[in-house]
Order: sequence, then structure tokens, then C-alpha cells
Amino acid sequence: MKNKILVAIIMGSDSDLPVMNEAKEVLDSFSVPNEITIVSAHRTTKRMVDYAAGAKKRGIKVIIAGAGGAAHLPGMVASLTPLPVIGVPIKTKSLDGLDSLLSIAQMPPGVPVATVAINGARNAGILACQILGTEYADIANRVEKYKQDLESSVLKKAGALEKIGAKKYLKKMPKNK
Ligand code: RP5
Repeated sequence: MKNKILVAIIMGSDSDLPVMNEAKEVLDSFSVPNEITIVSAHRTTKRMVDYAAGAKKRGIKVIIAGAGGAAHLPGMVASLTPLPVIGVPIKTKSLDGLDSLLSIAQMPPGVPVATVAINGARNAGILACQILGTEYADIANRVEKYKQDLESSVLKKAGALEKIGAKKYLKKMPKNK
């Protein structure tokens, strides 16, 4: 397949990395070439403008942008590029990420950001693969296989629950679930 970077993952701070790396893990598992870096709307504004304005020319197809608090990065990047931008609201200490969610989702008409759930970087990675799947059949095939595996794993759980009952099932469930 192509080795050219197709997805750019950017975030406002390295404190966002533990969450945003989940998008990278998805892209890597789907063999989608990607890059990941820090671009802050407020602290490195010129870098943000250059990065967003130049992304399409570099062959990037989708941008995943994560930010927390007054999370302006995804929206500002969307205003600077014709590429689809997926926004990941990062959970914050003070407002649990509601501030990030609203800052990213409440875009004005004409400048959409495809906003996933708070800390939903994994879904951002999957959505990026789905968008790319409209152009690359090999990525679309991997997405379909992923969905089939999801279905199988839930059907397997349903079968086990029906067979052994809730009490025994709960005992076998990992504690952190
Ligand atoms: C935002 O401010 C970043 O996206 C991050 O979520 C938040 C806090 O940044 P740090 O103070 O941890 O660098 O711009």
C-alpha cells in the first residue's frame, strides 16, 4: 500500500498524548500511514496556521485534532484546510471535558468539525479509516473486518451470558470493566 502519510494526528499539548495515542494505535493496526505531533492553537499559532494550510499539499487526507479546555485547535485547523477534521475533546480536571466538547462541537455553519466523544480518540482513528475507505479499498476491507470482529465478540459474550447466567458471568468479568 501507500507509504505516504495519510492522517495527521495533532494535539494542543503533550498532556493530551496518552489519549491521542489511541488514535495512532488504531491507525497503525489498520496499516494507515500517519504522523503525530503537538500543534497548539494558542501557544504556537503560526505553526498551527502553517501546518493546517500545508497539510493538503503534503498529501494528508484527514486531520485528527485533540485539545482540552478552550479547545480551539480543531476548529481553527478546520477553518484553514479543506480536509475533513475530526475533533477529540480531551477530558479536563475542572469541567470533565464538557468545556472541550462544546468548544469543538459548536462550530459555526460552514466550518464543520466531526466531533467524537470526550477522550474518544479511538473512534477518531476508526472514523479516519472509514473516510479513507471511500478511496482505498484495502482500508475499507480492514474496517469491514474490524466491524465483523466487533459483532462476533459481542455475540460470543451474549452466548456466554445466556449460558451461565448473570451471577457467574459477573464473577468471570475483569474488575476494571
Ligand atoms: C490545551 O490545553 C491542550 O490541548 C491541553 O488539553 C490543555 C492543557 O495543556 P497543558 O497545560 O497540559 O500543556 O491547549
